[in-house]
Amino acid sequence: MTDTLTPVLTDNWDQDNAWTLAAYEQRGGYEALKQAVRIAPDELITLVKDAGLRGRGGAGFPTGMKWSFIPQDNPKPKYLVVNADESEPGTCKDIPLMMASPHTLIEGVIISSRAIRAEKAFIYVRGEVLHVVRRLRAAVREAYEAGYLGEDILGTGTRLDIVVHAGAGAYICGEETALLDSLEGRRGQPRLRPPFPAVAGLYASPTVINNVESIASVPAIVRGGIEWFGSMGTEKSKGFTIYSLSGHVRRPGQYEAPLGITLRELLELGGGMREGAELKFWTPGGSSTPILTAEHLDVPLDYEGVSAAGSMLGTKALQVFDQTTSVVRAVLRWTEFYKHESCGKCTPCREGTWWMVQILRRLDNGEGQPGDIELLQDLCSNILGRSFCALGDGATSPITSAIEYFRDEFEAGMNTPSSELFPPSASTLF
Ligand code: L3W
Ligand code: SF4
Repeated sequence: MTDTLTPVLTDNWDQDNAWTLAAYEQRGGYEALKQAVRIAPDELITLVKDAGLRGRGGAGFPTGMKWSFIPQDNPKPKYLVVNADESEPGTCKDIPLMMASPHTLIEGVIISSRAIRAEKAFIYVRGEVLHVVRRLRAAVREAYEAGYLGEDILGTGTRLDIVVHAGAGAYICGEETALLDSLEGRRGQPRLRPPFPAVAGLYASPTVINNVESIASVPAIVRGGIEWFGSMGTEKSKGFTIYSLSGHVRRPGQYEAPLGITLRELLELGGGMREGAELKFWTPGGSSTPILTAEHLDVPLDYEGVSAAGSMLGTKALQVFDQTTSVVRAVLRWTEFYKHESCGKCTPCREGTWWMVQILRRLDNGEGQPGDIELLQDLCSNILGRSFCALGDGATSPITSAIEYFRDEFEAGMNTPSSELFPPSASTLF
């Protein structure tokens, strides 16, 4: 099955000192930039649009289309902001990418900034990962010294400065407008959209915000071209991507493969379920996406396929759980996370996540009360679509889907603790 792998972004991860400029250049690094400086900005936008690259941070929004929303007749400066606030539970692709090959991202930032005519770019990194901040800053310094950044990029007269900014460690700052508030020095809370950042973003100027993996894919598209990119993936979800595979599998990790492969294929790449384990449930895109079950093993992991199965591809964080896992306990853990990370701006999410934790704790302890399941569903339906941002909506996904597939386990929580039904052991994940 290894021929399913399409190493592009991960191709150099095993190379000695892959994070250095010398190692990156040795494998053709910055050749795409040398090509891109000869391509007009509008043509770069068309290239990425025609390639069909879709945002890899969760929403799958077409990247080139987002770039084309930047109003070029607006006299304000344009900004590129990279969302490197990777925090979605189970998602572990951007941080390894930045650690292994920071120059792939930096080259992508330089080309993408040229496309939207930005002269300043920011990489907003999750606050807890200072080792990533240090690595990126060192790589940015190398890029300046080599003439890839600064006032006269490769002698073309165009300029770009990159600022690597460390957040303070809040999940909500991965929401693009909260990220902008945080970058501007305020408490990170989402802003009302519209206006979308493309029109009024950082410092109220036109701003493109893209995920790390999306921007890092751009040099490969410039080098390989539209046909090559489209030769992988599906008609509407083109190209390769990095899947984060974790949980009860033999070899968890990052697997770079085409969009549209199935969990069954991914599990083969990961050595299958661990010994004695049977697939019970899984998340396609972190905990903000509805869970799926063994009956969904052959669902294509692309935006359309996963949606048709009733979930979302999201960040492509496949967390796989076996029969030893209590669904109620797993959902409780995730809901505790959302309660903790709720920014408090809107009532449905701030209050609702608190109440959902109380009810789930009762059920987990075997002390559920009659009507608790219906109360949970009612709370979810009052949060979904009524919250200010996607965090509230996401918090409801694991609960409603878990009740749909495993209602009996929630019913058992009326009198039996999860720990009795699913005794914790060394291999239990929750
Ligand atoms: C201009 C319009 N721009 C949309 C832009 C918008 C944004 C992008 C996608 O949520 C998902 C969420 C999480 N004019 C526009 C426009 N845009 N219409 O397109 O926007 P949207 O609203 O579809 O999604 P979003 O708000 O970006 C992202 C899910 O990802 N998720 C969580 C990920 C968490 C992380 C993390 O850990 N940092 O990545 C997981 O599934 O639930 O559904 O740029 O401006 N008319
Ligand atoms: Fe804040 Fe939650 Fe409301 Fe989003 S949904 S604005 S995280 S309180």
